[in-house]
Amino acid sequence: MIPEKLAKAMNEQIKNEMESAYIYLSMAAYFHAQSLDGMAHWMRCQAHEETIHAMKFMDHLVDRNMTVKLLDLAQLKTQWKTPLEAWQDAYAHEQFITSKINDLTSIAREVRDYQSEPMLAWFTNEQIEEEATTNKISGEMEMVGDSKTALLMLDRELGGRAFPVGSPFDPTAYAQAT
Ligand code: OFO
Repeated sequence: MIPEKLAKAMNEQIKNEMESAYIYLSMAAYFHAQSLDGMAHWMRCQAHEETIHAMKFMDHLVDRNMTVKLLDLAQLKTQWKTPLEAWQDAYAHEQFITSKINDLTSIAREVRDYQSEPMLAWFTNEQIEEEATTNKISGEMEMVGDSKTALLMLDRELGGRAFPVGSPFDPTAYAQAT
């Protein structure tokens, strides 16, 4: 069992991670509409990762004999003024998620649930990478400025991100599976 205060916060974190997936899918839709298919591909890969994060929390609760209760997802943002603004939002969102992981770690220590610490440490490390990546791309987008050539080059580069094998967010994978 997990102390109720921590279990409730972890249950809410499942929602936060699923919202992350949905936010990044919304950004993918926006980038597709801007003909930035490489950036859309990157966001679809990211949405896949976020669902894995949600499953990590779900499985931790299940393994500890707790009942998971899925919560409503928040209303989505679907439009951005510029591609740069979308990337800046992605970075801000990762900073928000980091604050949530920090809160969970504090609660785990407060209620002395040491069994949750290894998993939360994994997320703490993961957030360093998530913030660094989105911050780096935001910075590169600022350097791109008004250059369409530079924008297309960055779009191509981001389109090279690899999907996990068989990901349902990968159009080539689900085309083979159906
Ligand atoms: Fe982007 O790390 Fe989970 O939410």
